Amino acid sequence: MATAGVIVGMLVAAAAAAAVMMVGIGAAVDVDDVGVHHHSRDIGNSANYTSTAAIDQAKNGGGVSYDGRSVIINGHHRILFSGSIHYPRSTPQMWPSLISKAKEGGLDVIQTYVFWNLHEPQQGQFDFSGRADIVRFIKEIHAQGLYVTLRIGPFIESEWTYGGLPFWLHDVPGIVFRSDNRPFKDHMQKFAAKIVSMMKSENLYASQGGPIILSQIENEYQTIESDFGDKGPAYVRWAAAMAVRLQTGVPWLMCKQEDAPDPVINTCNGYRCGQTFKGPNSPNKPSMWTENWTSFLQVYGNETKKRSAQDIAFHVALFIAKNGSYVNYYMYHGGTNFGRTAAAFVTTSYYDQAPIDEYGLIRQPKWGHLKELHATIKSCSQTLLTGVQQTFSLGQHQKAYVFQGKSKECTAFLVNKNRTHAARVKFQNTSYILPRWSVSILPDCKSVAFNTAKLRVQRNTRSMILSQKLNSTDKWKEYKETIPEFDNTSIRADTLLDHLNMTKDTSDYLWYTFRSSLNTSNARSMLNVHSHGHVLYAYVNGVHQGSAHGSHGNRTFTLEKPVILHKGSNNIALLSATVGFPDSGAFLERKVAGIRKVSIQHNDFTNYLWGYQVGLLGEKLEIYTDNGLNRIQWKKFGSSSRRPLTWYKTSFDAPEGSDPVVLNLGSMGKGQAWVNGQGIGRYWMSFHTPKARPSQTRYHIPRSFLKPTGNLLVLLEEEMGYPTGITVNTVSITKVCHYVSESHASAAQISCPQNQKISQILFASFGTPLGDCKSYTIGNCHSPNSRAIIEKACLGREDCNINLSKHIFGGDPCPGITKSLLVDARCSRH
Ligand SMILES: *[C@@H]1O[C@H](CO)[C@@H](O)[C@H](O)[C@H]1NC(C)=O
Ligand SMILES: *[C@@H]1O[C@H](CO)[C@@H](O)[C@H](O)[C@H]1NC(C)=O
Ligand SMILES: *[C@@H]1O[C@H](CO)[C@@H](O)[C@H](O)[C@H]1NC(C)=O
Ligand SMILES: *[C@@H]1O[C@H](CO)[C@@H](O)[C@H](O)[C@H]1NC(C)=O
Ligand SMILES: *[C@@H]1O[C@H](CO)[C@@H](O)[C@H](O)[C@H]1NC(C)=O
Ligand SMILES: *[C@@H]1O[C@H](CO)[C@@H](O)[C@H](O)[C@H]1NC(C)=O
Ligand SMILES: *[C@@H]1O[C@H](CO)[C@@H](O)[C@H](O)[C@H]1NC(C)=O
Ligand SMILES: *[C@@H]1O[C@H](CO)[C@@H](O)[C@H](O)[C@H]1NC(C)=O
Ligand SMILES: *[C@@H]1O[C@H](CO)[C@@H](O)[C@H](O)[C@H]1NC(C)=O
Ligand SMILES: *[C@@H]1O[C@H](CO)[C@@H](O)[C@H](O)[C@H]1NC(C)=O
Ligand SMILES: *[C@@H]1O[C@H](CO)[C@@H](O)[C@H](O)[C@H]1NC(C)=O
Ligand SMILES: CC(=O)N[C@H]1CO[C@H](CO)[C@@H](O)[C@@H]1O
Repeated sequence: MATAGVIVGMLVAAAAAAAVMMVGIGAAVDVDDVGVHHHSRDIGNSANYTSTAAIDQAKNGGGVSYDGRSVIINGHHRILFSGSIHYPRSTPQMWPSLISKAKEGGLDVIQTYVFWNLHEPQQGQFDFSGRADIVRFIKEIHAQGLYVTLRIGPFIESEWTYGGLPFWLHDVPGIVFRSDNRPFKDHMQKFAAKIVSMMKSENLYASQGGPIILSQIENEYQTIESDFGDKGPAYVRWAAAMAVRLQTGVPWLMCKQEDAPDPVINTCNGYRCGQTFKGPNSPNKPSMWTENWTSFLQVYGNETKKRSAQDIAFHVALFIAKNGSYVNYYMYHGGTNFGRTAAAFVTTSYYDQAPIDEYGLIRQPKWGHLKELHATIKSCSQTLLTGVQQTFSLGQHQKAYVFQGKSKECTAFLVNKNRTHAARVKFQNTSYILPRWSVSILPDCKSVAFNTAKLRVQRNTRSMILSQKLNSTDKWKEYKETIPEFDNTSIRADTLLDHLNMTKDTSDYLWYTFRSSLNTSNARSMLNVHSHGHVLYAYVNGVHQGSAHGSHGNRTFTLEKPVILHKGSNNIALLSATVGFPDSGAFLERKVAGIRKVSIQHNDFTNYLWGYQVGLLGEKLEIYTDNGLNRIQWKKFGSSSRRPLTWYKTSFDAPEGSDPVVLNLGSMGKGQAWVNGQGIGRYWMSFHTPKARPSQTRYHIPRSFLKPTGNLLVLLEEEMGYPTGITVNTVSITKVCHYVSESHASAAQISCPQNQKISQILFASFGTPLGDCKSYTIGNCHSPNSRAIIEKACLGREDCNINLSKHIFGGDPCPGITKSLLVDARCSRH
């Protein structure tokens, strides 16, 4: 165990911090205590750092620049906490509350992508309304006093269909996406310029007094750069120069791009930037983490992956200890992939495990633990930003990162990287115990204000409350989708065509049909269909024969099924379905899906006369909308035998109150659902995880989609699900539990969500309770009046504080032993 030496308190304007890089602004910003060397570099031949407009803006005080230490806003170095919230993954009605919860959680910045294919679904036809109203979203953030990082991309990946690129790009002659390719570059520049000029015309850049402090061009390009040979690096240089030429007056970022050309800042994405990031590619650029995943993307067939609050906090603290100055949580609120916007095999629910859950509820302890981390770091940010850093070994896997300012102010991060054991270390003559795999933050180099492994905040329990069962068969109607016949198809080709290029992402479905004549009667033949994804349903003469599907990891699959053909002409209809378009990899424009090879009893039909139908009839007629509803004849539910590919409709009343609403679709198979004409997403219950359960059973219906009564619910069921098993539920926090030890905190705080009160104390023990908030019991040491004391202090209140003091509990139940308090309480409305 090493003892940290005494730090010499002298200010060395570190070489790294010495140069201030100005972006788009021609005036140097004065930075306290740091030697400012005005310093500009060429990027290609195209950089223009001396726009007179930008100089005027800088004079007005709205400048954003950066140096080796951090982003500089209005002349001040800043440590910034940022969180991703994507505007189309929630509703404008939800935005104000999401943003205020982010602000309360200690964020300074909201980061969002710009979703090109949402805004320009057809070339030249733009949509910036409703969930696509990006200006309204940014203005709401501004109104609440937060900044914005705008990730224009325009390739964004983001588990969004086609990575955000509009499919019409695919049909531009000679195009190669994301390469040094004239057609792609022209379209990319046109869109980026349109967004930038839209932001400028609304005065949304910080240089204009607006909230946007940073912009991003491209996205994690380095992962595919080498696939493009020389055209990769050329494209990176072009993209950076093109972006800088757009003159936003704020810096540009490229994430996961070690060769990002000056002045564009390269940033880190990933789980563990505190450990893995090699750092900025120039001493003049700050160390920034643009995607610190708060959980993981969820695909059908996989279990939910979780990431603990402690693990996120560890990596964020370590990143800041290593001079990091910008951290973004991906996602801070994930939300919902409404309609058909999810990428291939991605679930409708997006990053529900984030600090704010899919429905907009605060997820504890994640949200609160990170809030405490932010507050601790903010309390010493001046020392971190202006101090000189030194590091000391405190042991084999223990290290101190110490920042010392001019007037002896001092902040330390004590890191223990031993995953299994706590460590006792000596730092500046004082002994500290560092829990395993944790960082202790000492804002004054003396007392521990925060340790990443010690949760001091309560845990919330989220419950689904049944509001209505849609179990009455009388209230359901059904419509069986027509199985097309070859003779009725209008699109013909003498080969198998690519699914993606046929539907162009206007529908999940493509019918492949052909006619096979048989001279003998009723022969049993083997149908063999090889597909490049994602799902297949086979019909012979209108009768369903079987189905098969791929997965996120392997989209290709083969369906093999014995079928009976009758004498004469047989109609073979194969329904191919995609579950979102691919969103990643080089040469996205070359990706394919759909049927590749078909044979019946070894007769190859691959190059044969095929008839195609794009989409389903019900989709074409929009029978899920009030207007389209009556374009077909709905039948009584169960009036004929059940079969796959059936539409169902019913209506329901909105649950009372304002809690978020979900449908439990656990009784269904696979398909899509609409409420009042709005697509609430794809569902896929029949694709089980390794633990034999669906990946997602609950589907969010934003309150703004609902009216008080008579809401139209339409489902397209591809399999044999039972709509009468569907239930309407509300989601709320019904229980809160706090478990704190004297050694971590001096008080416990129990807090119900807004408008809810503590209605029952389910358990309380001051002493040495055993277990945790999920399962607990009284230990050897217990104050018998624990429950009575807590009930008196908390019942009927929205929140309450209980000091961990023997006086409160009328004496010490076990002197000399460290005690804890565990309180589990129910929250209710009224
Ligand atoms: C830079 O911008 C200024 C003002 O917009 C313009 O007058 C000048 O021509 C530009 N210089 C270059 C090299 O593009
Ligand atoms: C899904 O699960 C498989 C098998 O466990 C795993 O290999 C794959 O990485 C997972 N995919 C995602 C996107 O989580
Ligand atoms: C942090 O920055 C200082 C000053 O530039 C530098 O000496 C030190 O090596 C950096 N620390 C790490 C961990 O990169
Ligand atoms: C963690 O600490 C324990 C106890 O000091 C030690 O035995 C163990 O080797 C350490 N782990 C590692 C990975 O060094
Ligand atoms: C630590 O202890 C040593 C010797 O006991 C002493 O010389 C030194 O000044 C102390 N340092 C601090 C920071 O208290
Ligand atoms: C529907 O559910 C309710 C509540 O569980 C039950 O009382 C009723 O009998 C059910 N109706 C049908 C038709 O199953
Ligand atoms: C196909 O077309 C024929 C003749 O127009 C019609 O009688 C038949 O109902 C159609 N079949 C389907 C499945 O649409
Ligand atoms: C895609 O479809 C278009 C017609 O929409 C066609 O012109 C083009 O050749 C197709 N491209 C490929 C690669 O199949
Ligand atoms: C069925 O008979 C017709 C006429 O005899 C012939 O052209 C055709 O190839 C035969 N089809 C098969 C599948 O044997
Ligand atoms: C994907 O699945 C197909 C068939 O289901 C199999 O033939 C192929 O080897 C698999 N590919 C990979 C990469 O696992
Ligand atoms: C808890 O302690 C704080 C400060 O020590 C004190 O202000 C507060 O009144 C105490 N609360 C209770 C319920 O005793
Ligand atoms: C879980 C996961 O996908 N982690 C990725 C994080 O980023 C690193 C570096 O880019 C990848 O190698 C990991 O696979």
